[in-house]
Amino acid sequence: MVKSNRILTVGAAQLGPIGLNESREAVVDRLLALLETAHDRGCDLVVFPELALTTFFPRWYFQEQGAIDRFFETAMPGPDTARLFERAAEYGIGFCLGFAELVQQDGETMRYNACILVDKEGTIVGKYRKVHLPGHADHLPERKWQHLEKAYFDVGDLGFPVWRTMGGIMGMCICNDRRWPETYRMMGLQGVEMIMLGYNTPATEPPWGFEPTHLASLHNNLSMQSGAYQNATWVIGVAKAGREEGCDMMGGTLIVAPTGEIVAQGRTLDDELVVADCDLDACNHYKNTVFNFAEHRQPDQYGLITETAGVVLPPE
Ligand code: CDT
Repeated sequence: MVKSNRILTVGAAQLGPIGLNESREAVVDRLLALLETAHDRGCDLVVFPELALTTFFPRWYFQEQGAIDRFFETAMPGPDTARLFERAAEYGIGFCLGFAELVQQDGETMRYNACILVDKEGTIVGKYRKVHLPGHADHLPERKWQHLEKAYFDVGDLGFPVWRTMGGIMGMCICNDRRWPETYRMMGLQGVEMIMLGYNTPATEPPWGFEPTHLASLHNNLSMQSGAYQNATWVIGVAKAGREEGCDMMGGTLIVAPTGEIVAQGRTLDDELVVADCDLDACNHYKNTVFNFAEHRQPDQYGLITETAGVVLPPE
């Protein structure tokens, strides 16, 4: 059967734990195995998690910059990832890949928590750098696990762009970004039809302190389902899951339709491909009715609050 070019068969490629000393080569073998499954299942696009090539290294405090930099990529594709690009192009599958990016900008070394979108021909069509970096910048020795994203990464400087590719309007964000309505709305205002995102979310001891474990899934789903519905877009949320070096990471990989409904969900905490046929035309209904922004948004009435990072209290 010939598929409409507006239906994308998407594989959300959840990863189980990646060991601290697991080689890039071994990890890329795992990505290739998921890609192979995606090929067998007729996928057009595969979405891999945040920092998909390494363990979630911000959970450790490293004093030496060299010990941090070994987790970063200086070229994409690079020596370890070239095989992934080649095989995906051979299969005609596009992909989204999260990784730590080390780059020279205006004579300065910058480090980003980044992801790229690669089209079916193997060309990088888009890059996103994580804007909302959670956790803390200082070593907190009293904590069993650190969350040092604020120390190891610079705030992303590319905004929330979207790209016309693979027959649709595609966008990306990363992990903590998924909790912020602005993330989805910035892309929603550019007509986004599919948002791809990967995450590494500790199931215990989050950076904001204890919360009952059932809330981790609630907040994961709530954020992505409301982001999808309120912006009439598909959302593909892909976890790095399982017990990584003794730290439990939540799974819960999801494919969410523009109605806000979950159409496919991960069942394990391991390498697993979650597949769904995503009709980009399913975005049209809400984009043309309740969330017809041109017709119903009232930006003139939103005032200063949209431009201020913190809370603006009313005068006493
Ligand atoms: N990687 C990442 O951004 N993780 C954060 C921390 C979660 S702690 C529960 C997240 O928002 O998922």
